[in-house]
Amino acid sequence: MITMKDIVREGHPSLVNVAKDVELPIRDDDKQLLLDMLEFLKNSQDEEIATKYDLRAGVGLAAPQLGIEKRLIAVFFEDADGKVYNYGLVNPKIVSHSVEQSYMAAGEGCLSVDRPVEGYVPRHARVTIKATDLNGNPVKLRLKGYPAIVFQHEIDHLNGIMFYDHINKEFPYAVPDNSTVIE
Ligand code: SB7
Ligand code: NI
Repeated sequence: MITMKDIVREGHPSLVNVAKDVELPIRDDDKQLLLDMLEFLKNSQDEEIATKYDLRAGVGLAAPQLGIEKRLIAVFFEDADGKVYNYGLVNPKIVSHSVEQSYMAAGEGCLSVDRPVEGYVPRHARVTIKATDLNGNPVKLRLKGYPAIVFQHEIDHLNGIMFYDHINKEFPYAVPDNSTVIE
């Protein structure tokens, strides 16, 4: 099973490099990696398992956070309406996005960052994402609100971008232009 020991931290090159496209059809080892990443997310949100293995709760994970420079992401969380997002995705791509931005009032964190980072992280308010799922099926997701933020955070990892790269250096709490806040 994946634990915190497997997650690379700031300073590791895979967090700043652009990850490589994954071959399709999906190979068994890439599919198994996505399954392991999803299991980690579920374990990290299970109080008993998380305590036992000292896991930090996460709603998403990207392969570069394991030192693996492949375009693979996993997400597992519930949105405000109780809708569950449970996806292992290959080569996810933002194919369109709103001009309007959004940001989380509480800012963002990252399993690869062992320190609090202050400031608002401007994101696209709405995104359309195309990818291939675990079973090799094409998926097209239209996302807004918190789900849109999570997927953008994960896809950024594939491009060597960290959440704090988006924070206004001089004024970390400057309200992004044309934005709505997510509480
Ligand atoms: C806050 C946290 C996350 C996404 C969006 C807002 C995910 C944190 C876990 N990860 O480091 C995943 O890359
Ligand atoms: Ni992260």
